Amino acid sequence: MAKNEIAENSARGRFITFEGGEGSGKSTQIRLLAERLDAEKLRVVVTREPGGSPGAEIIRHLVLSGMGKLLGPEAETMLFAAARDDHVQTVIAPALAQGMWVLCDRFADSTRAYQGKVGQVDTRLLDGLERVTIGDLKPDLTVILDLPVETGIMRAAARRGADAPDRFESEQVDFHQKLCDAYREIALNEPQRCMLIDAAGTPEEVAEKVWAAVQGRLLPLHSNEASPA
Ligand code: Z5A
Repeated sequence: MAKNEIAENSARGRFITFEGGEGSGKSTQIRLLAERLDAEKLRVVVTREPGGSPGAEIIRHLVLSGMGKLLGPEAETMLFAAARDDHVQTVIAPALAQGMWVLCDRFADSTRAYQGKVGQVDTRLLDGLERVTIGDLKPDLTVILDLPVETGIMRAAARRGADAPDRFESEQVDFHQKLCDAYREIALNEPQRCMLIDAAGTPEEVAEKVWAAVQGRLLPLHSNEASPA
């Protein structure tokens, strides 16, 4: 089934993406949400970008090593897009077509924020790449975890320990602040799809807010579809 047909198929699963700056707690919240959806007897696929499919994981290695940066901002953007194309075609679209709930750690908003808003890559290139890689397959809900930049950097550094920072972790505070602002702007511009959530509390407190967003926006719709008219 083509990507756009899956987007229009009402029996498809639900697609939730998590976005936010470094160390904002996306992986932690995805794990907690997956447990709750599992308890609701929903079939869940947890995945991530860049990566999530064998081909895209090879590209992940390339970009996080800093190789992509050496090629320049446009080429690096195209690497993220190539990874997304493979991921959508081989993992996300098939899972949605089978009625699964797909929870994805980062997606197209990361390109909009990192390469677009912060990296100044031309919006026309981003639009074109989105058309090819995702078509109409937009997330049903995007959770944007909002956290003071210093807190995120501290959390990520604590988790990393003695390991070297990757290509994005080594950017300066100013870079991360621009990113945070970019995500707030995305949330403001697309309130129907995006939910900005204060991520400063404990993992459990943040998980309650995420769950409330999922219940409020997606679960009623899902149970209506599941029960006969
Ligand atoms: N990128 C891009 O430029 N363009 C694109 O199109 C895409 C991506 C798709 C991928 O990095 C990089 O690629 C990313 C953007 C760029 N760069 N950065 N930075 P990644 O996948 O390696 O990492 P990440 O996506 O940035 O996530 P992360 O740093 O791994 O963090 P996280 O998933 O948001 O957080 P976490 O792992 O759940 O939590 C971090 C630590 O904090 C950990 O020790 C937790 O136990 C702790 N934690 C979590 N929640 C809490 C709370 N509530 N309180 C206290 N401590 C907490």
